Amino acid sequence: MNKPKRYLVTSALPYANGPKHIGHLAGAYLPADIYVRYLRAKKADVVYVCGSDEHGAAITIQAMKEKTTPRAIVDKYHAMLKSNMADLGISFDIYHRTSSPLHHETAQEFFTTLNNKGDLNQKETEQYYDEEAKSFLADRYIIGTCPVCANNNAYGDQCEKCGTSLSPEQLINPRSTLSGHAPAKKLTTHWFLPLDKHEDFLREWILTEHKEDWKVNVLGQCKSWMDLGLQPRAVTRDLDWGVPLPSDVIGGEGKVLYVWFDAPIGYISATKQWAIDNNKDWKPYWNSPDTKLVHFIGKDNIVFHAIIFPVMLKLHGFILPDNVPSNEFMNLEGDKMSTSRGWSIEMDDYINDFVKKDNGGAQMVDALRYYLTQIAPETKDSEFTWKGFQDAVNSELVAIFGNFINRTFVLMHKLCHGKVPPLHMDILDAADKKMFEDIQNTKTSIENLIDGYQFRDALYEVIDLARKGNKYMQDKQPWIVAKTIEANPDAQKSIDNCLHICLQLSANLAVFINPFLPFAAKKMCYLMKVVDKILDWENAGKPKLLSIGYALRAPELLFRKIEDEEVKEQVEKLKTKKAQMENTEKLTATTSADTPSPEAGEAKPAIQFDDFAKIDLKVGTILSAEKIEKADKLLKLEVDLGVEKRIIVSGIALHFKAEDIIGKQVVVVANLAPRKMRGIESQGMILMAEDNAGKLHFVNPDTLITAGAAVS
Ligand code: B3M
Ligand code: ZN
Repeated sequence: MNKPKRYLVTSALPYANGPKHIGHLAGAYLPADIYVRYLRAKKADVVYVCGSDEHGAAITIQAMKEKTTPRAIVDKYHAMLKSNMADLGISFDIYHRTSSPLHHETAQEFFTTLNNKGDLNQKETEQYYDEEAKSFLADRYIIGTCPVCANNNAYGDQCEKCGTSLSPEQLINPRSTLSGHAPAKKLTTHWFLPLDKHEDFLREWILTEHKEDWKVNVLGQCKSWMDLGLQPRAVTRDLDWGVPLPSDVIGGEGKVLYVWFDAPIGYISATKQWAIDNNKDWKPYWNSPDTKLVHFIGKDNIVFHAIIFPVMLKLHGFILPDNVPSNEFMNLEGDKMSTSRGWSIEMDDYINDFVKKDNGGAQMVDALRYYLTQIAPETKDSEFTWKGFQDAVNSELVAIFGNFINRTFVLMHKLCHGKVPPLHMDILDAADKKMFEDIQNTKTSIENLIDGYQFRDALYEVIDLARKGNKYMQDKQPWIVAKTIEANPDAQKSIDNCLHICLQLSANLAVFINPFLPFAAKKMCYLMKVVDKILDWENAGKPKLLSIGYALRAPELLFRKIEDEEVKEQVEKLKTKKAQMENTEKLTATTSADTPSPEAGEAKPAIQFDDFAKIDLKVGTILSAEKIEKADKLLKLEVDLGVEKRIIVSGIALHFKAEDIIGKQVVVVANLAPRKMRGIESQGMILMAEDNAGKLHFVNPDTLITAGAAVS
């Protein structure tokens, strides 16, 4: 679009159903915050809105888990999320909530407008119903056995154990989470948004108009959705938690808006609340074609923001998003990040462990922001490791950026009386000029990269400039030149020039780093004794930000190192948390495709020898093992049974690394009927023993014996 007059930037509204992890932070909040801080530095008219998503099954299910009300849940977690985000420097102009009356009103008005224009259709459908609880069941309220991994507690929309997305119909033995009984089907009427009618518009708008400026992952997902054929989507639900349908809608009693209908409207209600609080008009931000609307999201939210919400916006007559920058996922220490499985670093935990712990809290916010941006999953999934965090902080932030600023200040105090030295044009050399050019070029690169939502590369440019600063200083060696002052009349001039340039570079680095690491930028202003206004982007690239003769403060370190001990502690903590979670949730990885492993010590009914003799048990040797894509608990094993080799899919991936079990002997149930798991035929089952901590162990002969030996 042409130069926009104003910007409205949004980050996905997190569900207020629990703490959120740093993967969320890296996905939808940190990049938006960098973008917005940059726009603010450019003096753009920008409003950055977000808030808690307080409806939907995510909330009511958490309330059941915590044995409390949905209201208590959203109050608790809204407060937590709001303060977590603020602590991590996410600078929303407003952090609103969808349970607010203003949001309910706004969402109802939206529904009414579309409904009155005839943009929604009413349709009767069959839905799962719990006779005992007298309640229709949202997908999340139905659990049953996963057809893929045999997890007994898979939800109607997804199996959290193997990650497969499901529909309630696919569950084996479905049961209601409300009463525990098998649900019945019952007719109900809902309102539908006929997405199929808008396919032409969507194709033109997304695949033609935005084919150059939207990320490939976003375009790809949209295209595959459309290629599968867009279907009418229900926008109402039979629930009692959510935005009720407007009271004048006939047949709307007892129904609420579907959470994905009301949640994105939350961006609008948040803007309205911001306008009320600041005495502004909200309308131009949503009505005016010279507003640039940008939604920052994670990849699981793409269709809602790129397909469904735009159709709603168009029908209502609002502007459409100019871009929907979406990130892929951030994994953690070799596994998918997941709060429910205990494999995550919650924002709240990071804040407690690092930010609130010592007086360098702000530094540690920037340290996290640095690493998360450096490994941002902008084009593909990425991985957070504590070791990687330590390396990034110690060898880049501390050793390159912090070191440059520190050396500059130390030397300026030592060799230039603590003041900004003059620049002597008569001895200006090529290296000096090159440094000024580099500053200028860095500015242009950062602008282009941020405009293209490439924050990772933009941050790299900043660090690279600091690296060049170090090199420049190293080449100039003012501390050596200082020793020649007696003999060399130009020595002081040369020292002056070097430190003058390093100081102007420092000031520029403060401007450049500000959107990414705002606390470091502020501290740099303090050291340079300048007001924060120097961080305005109009100063970026300028060669004379600091005045000659101006006295600056004594150096103070910008960042501290991360110690090995801290890394170790965090890795341990992660493992303990996961083990605890698995224990409480009894998420035992079952090795069989259809039976869960019994509780420790639990006795089974007696059987006759004949029954036992039917089972063909053999000793096998594991020849190879590999992880199965998108099934984090499964390993595909090739097992030698002497006369033959078998492929066996086993749910042990969380307990063993593939490479560690090659050559191990195991006991195989050799005559178990083959069963397909994740598209792979599993030809047998491996016996495992589970200890009290929920850890699995192989059952095997006490010495190496020939593969294929019978066990009886
Ligand atoms: N709360 C889903 C999520 O957290 C949802 C986003 C709403 S954005 C309008 O992934
Ligand atoms: Zn599953």
